[in-house]
Amino acid sequence: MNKTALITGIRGQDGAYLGRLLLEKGYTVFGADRRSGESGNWRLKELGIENEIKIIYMDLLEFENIYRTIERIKPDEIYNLAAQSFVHASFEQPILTSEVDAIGVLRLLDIIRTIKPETRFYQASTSEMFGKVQEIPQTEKTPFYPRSPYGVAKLFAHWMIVNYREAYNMFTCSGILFNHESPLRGLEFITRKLTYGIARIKHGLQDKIVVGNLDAKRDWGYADEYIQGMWLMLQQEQADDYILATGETHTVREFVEYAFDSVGFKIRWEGQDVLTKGIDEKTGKVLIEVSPEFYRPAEVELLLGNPAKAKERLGWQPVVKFEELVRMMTEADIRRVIEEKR
Ligand code: NAP
Ligand code: G4F
Repeated sequence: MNKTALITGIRGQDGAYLGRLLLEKGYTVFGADRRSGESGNWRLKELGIENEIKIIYMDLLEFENIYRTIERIKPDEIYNLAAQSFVHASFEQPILTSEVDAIGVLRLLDIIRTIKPETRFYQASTSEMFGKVQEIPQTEKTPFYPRSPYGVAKLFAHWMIVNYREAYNMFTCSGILFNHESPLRGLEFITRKLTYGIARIKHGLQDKIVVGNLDAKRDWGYADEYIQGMWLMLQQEQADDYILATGETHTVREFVEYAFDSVGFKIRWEGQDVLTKGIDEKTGKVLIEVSPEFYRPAEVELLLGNPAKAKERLGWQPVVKFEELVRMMTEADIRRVIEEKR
């Protein structure tokens, strides 16, 4: 039977890829959009699915709005991807972040409990919940220690997922996803900031990129693979929580080096901390600078996930490696910059 899914955050990176996957699987896909304007449609357009998704206006801040929407479409599956997802911004907007990322999830859960408790629910949890990591690598059993208002808000939502599963026997899953990137990643995140900036430098449109902490380590995977894991979680007999990660970690500095290398620049480093400079070996020009503006009040220094449970129970395994991911993103941005110059 044709299933109906509701994806919140449809205009985001993961929403767009998941929308495409569910359409391919024959779902009727409703995409919840908080009405932030036409320009936010670029991802759905790039994937050629902007006319296939049934867009509805829904903001996680507004209870009645969510209630009416769920009552009307009564989805079989809900994928809650909507969030204020930028960690840095959560230090400036901790209350908004908590309203959306914590209480917003509770609004959804409680409405489903009332209207259609058999709905299968995926919550976009995050490796940020591990924060100051208590164990390396991190597994589903590693204690949490969030280091940002974003991480704290997501942890509240994570425990609500567990609680609604245990208290009401609802099919609620928490996908604890480590960083996943793609050519559809937002420009505020370090990977796209770098690949887009590098493409502009390559084409003479920009001189340098100014960044923050180069020594933070992340377990970076490819978003289009991670959304398959989300879908698999909701197809199991039992609801459960799973880590999706690659099991490999790299510094931001390594990302810089690989990304520049993929378009023909060799980076030589000089200086330390905020005085660090990434210099083009050939011309001596400074291509990377560091500014305290991009540092966080509390940093997550290292993330490294162990995806063994997802592999064993879901048959999920990431294929795209770090180098391929970096190259894919840089090449996509080079193509975009060439288009922009036309
Ligand atoms: P994203 O690109 O930032 O997308 C988030 C979406 O949420 C955007 O479309 C945004 O709408 C929407 N949104 C924000 N506030 C909202 C509100 N009040 N009501 C309704 N919608 C709202 O994020 P992503 O990278 O696709 O990530 C998807 C989810 O996974 C997020 O919950 C994120 O926190 C979580 N996550 C991401 C990663 C990762 O590495 N990508 C890892 C772990 C967890 P606009 O388009 O209007 O701004
Ligand atoms: O790309 P980021 O902003 O991603 P972050 O903070 O790891 O969060 C992302 O992944 C989480 C999963 O672990 C998601 F839950 C969350 O929604 C989001 O998708 O920063 C990555 C690292 C940080 O250590 C940051 O301090 O890069 C460092 N960094 C250094 N310079 C920078 C910059 N980050 C950004 N955004 N911009 C910089 O200039």
